[in-house]
Formats: sequence, C-alpha cells, structure tokens
Amino acid sequence: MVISGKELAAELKGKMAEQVAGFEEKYGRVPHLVVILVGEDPGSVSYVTGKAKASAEVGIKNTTIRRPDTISEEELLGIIDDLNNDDGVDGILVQLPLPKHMDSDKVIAAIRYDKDVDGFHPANTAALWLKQPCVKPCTPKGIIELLKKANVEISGKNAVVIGRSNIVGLPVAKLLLDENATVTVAHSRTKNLGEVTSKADILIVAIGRPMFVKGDMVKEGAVVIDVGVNRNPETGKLCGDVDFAACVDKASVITPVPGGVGPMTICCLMQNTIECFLNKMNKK
Ligand code: L34
Repeated sequence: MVISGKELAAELKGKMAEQVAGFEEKYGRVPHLVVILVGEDPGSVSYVTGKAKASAEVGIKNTTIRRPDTISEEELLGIIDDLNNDDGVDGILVQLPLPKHMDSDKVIAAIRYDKDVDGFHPANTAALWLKQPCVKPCTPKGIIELLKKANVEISGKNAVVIGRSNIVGLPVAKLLLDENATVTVAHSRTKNLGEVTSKADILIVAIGRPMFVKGDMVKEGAVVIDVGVNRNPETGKLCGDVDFAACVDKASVITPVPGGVGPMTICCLMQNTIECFLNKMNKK
C-alpha cells in the first residue's frame, strides 16, 4: 500500500479550516504565522511557498519575510525580537538551513518558545524528551500521523530510524519510543547498515541521500517512511532517500516522494500554529 501524505494532509487541512472559520467570532482574529526565509535556496523557496499556500487553505494569516543571504545575524535576531514582542504574531518559523555565517542554534533559541511552531527551541526539545506538553516538530509528528492513518501498529515493533538530526531523526525516535516501539537509531557510522535495516518492522529514512535504501535493505512486509527530498542528479526530478521502485513490492506500506512526508510536515505546521494560538488565547 502506498500511503499518500498529500491526501491525508488535504483531509486534515479541511478539518482545520472548519475549526479556524469559528476563530474570528470567538477570539476576534485568526492565527498568524510568520515565516522567515533568508536567501534563495530553491528547495527552501518551494517549501516556504507551500507553507503560505497551506495557510491560505486553512485560513491562517501568513506573513513571509524574505531577506537576502547577506543580512547579518544581528539583523535576523532583531526581526525575531520584534516578532516575539508582537502580540498579533502566534507562530515564528525560520526556514533552515541558514547561511553559513549564522549560528542556527542561537537563532532558534532566540524565538519565544511559545511561538516556536517548529518545536526546535531547547525548551520544547527538553519538554519532548521529558514527555511534557510541548510543540512537537512537524516532520516527526506528521510521520506518526501517517503511520496511524495507515493503521500501522507501532507498539512492540522494531523501528529503525536512519539519521540523527535534531529536526527529524532524534525527535521521531522519541515519538516512536513514546508509542512503545523498540527503536534503533542508525547513522553514517553504523556498521552493517543493511543488516540493521533488514530487522526493521518500521523503517524511517532521513539521511538526505537520493535513493540510498535499496530492496535488499528492507524486510519483507516492512513499513517504509521516506523523509528525503532530493533532486535526482541525473533527471533533476524530485526523489526520496528510498529507491521506491526497488522497495515498493517488499514493503507492506510505503510513502512516495513527492506526496508523502513533505505535505504532512506542512500540515503539522498548521496544527502547531493553531495550537500556539489557542494556548495564548486560553491563557488570557
Ligand atoms: N525551520 N526548516 C524549518 N522547519 C521545517 O519544517 C523545515 N523543513 C525541512 C527543511 N527546513 C525546515 C521543511 O519545511 C524540510 N521541509 C519540507 C517541507 C515541505 C516539503 C518538503 C520539505 C514538501 O512539501 N515537499 C513536497 C514537494 C515540494 C517540491 O516540489 O519542492 C512533497 O510532496 O514532498
């Protein structure tokens, strides 16, 4: 079964749109998400455009702030500071990666944790690992939603995550652990990777290498979630970290690229924006 993140995202966005439609009357305004894009990386431009489009579909106000990659870190921190103090802004997202002259950790930590719709702030990361209420990172959250939609039983299963980034690998490992999976995190130094992945009932691939996972690395009947968004070096077409054609017949459930995890990331960003908005409104 090929599971469409695009379809699930459309369904969830439809529900959110109904919910947000009542906000104007109830709270006097709708949620406001501000996305900051530094530079013009084509991938980032595309994702940020997707975020603006999804916001429009859901009824969330979206402001995209675009700055050239020559701006200083100080200027960026100044923009964040203004947004932190703006009561009309509910969510702040700085699209990654940032230019090399900036310290991403410092920039992320500068965002108010309760406007951190990515769930990347150290306070949200700590809360995630302590199993306390927090904003959950969008891609990991979207992956769990996809697994649930496909009726994949997670509890007691062997889950293998390839990749240990702060954005995907580590938080998705934690969310799988919270669902009672037995989790292995593999990475570039893992020995006999194919042997490790062949034991996975659920395989999450987030390494950023085009079509890296081949059929012989996948167990018969495994669930394969492909987080990669790469350009195929030969065709220029979008492709994942999984060799889809080689794995589709072995997997019981698999996500495509495009149309798999990517749209769910954006969908969960909408959920997180609504969550931050409601947290604020219900505190007043
Ligand atoms: N701060 N930086 C921050 N937050 C994020 O959550 C992200 N991410 C990752 C990169 N940097 C970030 C995204 O938004 C990856 N990512 C992302 C978002 C959406 C899509 C892919 C990655 C997506 O919609 N992909 C489409 C294809 C889009 C295209 O044609 O270029 C898909 O169907 O997979």
